[in-house]
Amino acid sequence: MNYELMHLNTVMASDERLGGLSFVESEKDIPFPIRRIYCIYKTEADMHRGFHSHKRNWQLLYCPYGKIDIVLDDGFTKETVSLDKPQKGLILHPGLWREMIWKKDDSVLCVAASEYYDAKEYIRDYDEFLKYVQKGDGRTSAKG
Ligand code: T46
Repeated sequence: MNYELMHLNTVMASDERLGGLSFVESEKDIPFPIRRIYCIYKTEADMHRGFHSHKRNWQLLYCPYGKIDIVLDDGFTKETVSLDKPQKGLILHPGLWREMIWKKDDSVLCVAASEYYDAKEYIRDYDEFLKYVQKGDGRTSAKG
């Protein structure tokens, strides 16, 4: 399936300061230029979002606080990736149907995307998605 897990660069405080700091650099750590970032917050366990795919958009997803399951479907198989640590990143290629399931209250989902927002590059109908991938249009194309 067209995704990769990655480890976000992380600096843990080793002195009297508390906290961790994770960072990502566009086109060095992830294989696309970042044109947009967004995050989803004020959440509750058992919340479900997503239910769509992208035609062009590459994305990095990470969860700096809490736990979120990402259910991925390439039109042939399904896999679930748990974002359960702030250092864990998930790179999604275009052409993957996704559902996000919040497993803990207040979990935060952060996303860095290769494209500006364009409602027309979403596929929000599952039957349309299946036709799209089954005729080969969902194959990963050039990045950003
Ligand atoms: C994705 C998952 C992980 C905008 O106007 N600009 C934006 O950049 C985004 C991301 C959304 N919106 C609007 C479009 C909708 O009216 O915000 C509303 C909620 O978006 P949506 O229902 O697509 O949200 P999710 O959580 O289902 O999906 C989002 C991203 O849209 C999507 O690209 O992969 O997070």
